[in-house]
Amino acid sequence: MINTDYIELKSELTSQARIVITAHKSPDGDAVGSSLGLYHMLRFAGIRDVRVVLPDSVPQYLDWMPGSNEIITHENNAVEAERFLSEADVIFCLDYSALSRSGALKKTIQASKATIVNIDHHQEPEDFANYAIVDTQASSTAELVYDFLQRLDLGVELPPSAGTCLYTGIVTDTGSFKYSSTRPRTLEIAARLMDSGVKPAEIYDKSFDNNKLSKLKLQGYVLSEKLEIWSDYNTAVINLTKDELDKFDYEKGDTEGLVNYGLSVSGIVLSVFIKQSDEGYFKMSFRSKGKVNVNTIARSYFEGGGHINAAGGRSNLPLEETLRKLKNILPLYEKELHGAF
Ligand SMILES: [Mn+2]
Repeated sequence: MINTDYIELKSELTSQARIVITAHKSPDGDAVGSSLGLYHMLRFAGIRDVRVVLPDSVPQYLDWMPGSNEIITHENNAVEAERFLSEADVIFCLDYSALSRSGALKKTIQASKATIVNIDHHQEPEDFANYAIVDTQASSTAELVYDFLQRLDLGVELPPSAGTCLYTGIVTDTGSFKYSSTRPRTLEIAARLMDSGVKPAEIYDKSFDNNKLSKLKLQGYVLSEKLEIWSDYNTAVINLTKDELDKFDYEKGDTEGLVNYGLSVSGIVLSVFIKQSDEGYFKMSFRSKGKVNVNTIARSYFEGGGHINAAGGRSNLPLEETLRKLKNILPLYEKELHGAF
């Protein structure tokens, strides 16, 4: 049963409440930013027992964020992660629309008696929460967390630590305010966050101009050797095997954003990035422009989903078969691929 009564929810957020904030596996800037933003604000408002518990580690390009060293991950500390979740009074589920996206946390969240609050902007949300603050038009979960905190009115101003984290969530999920999900409210919130002391240039520098050399060299390799254009379908495809990743000392986060290069080629409206996982299957990222709906493609054919213009999925087939499957699907979307706008 979904409840949107903020007063009732506020009454559960007492200074004694045990609160756990979770986000999706392979956390991105919005997952970490919205979690830590909420974390700093609740702490600042006098709630002592607040933890951020994630399924796996924060990628290196985000580990500068205030509070990131206080995050508990199931990957590194399963016992603590599960204990905090099972003892919690309130569990926030941020930036995911299905419990399966919480990875190793799923079972404990399901078994918990806590009040579940889902704040999210992904398409086709599942009904698993007591409170669902869901807006699929929002640029980011961080944007929704900002508005949620305004409405909740905890009696204190947002501290700069919280503002910095929320701004990072917005700036990373909007591609620095360039994706079509950027709406007037997004920019209004960014402006309010600047008023509260957030420094955008510093955030940009720490998040984006902070690359390892091996990551840049991997990008160079992808651009010169691996970016394929399927011009019949205005589609760009990049694939990377585990062997290739190993050659460039791959660490989590190193391929972040590669999919966007495909979309930056003139005339391309669909970009697909296929990367072999440690376990051997292929992870897929989809980005598109205009009417090309990658949420549908990922959901119908690749066990995933997401947003209209950004989605993720997977394939258990070998690489060649995965590519063939993709190539066979594209004719079904011919109209959109040739008339995205
Ligand atoms: Mn997000």
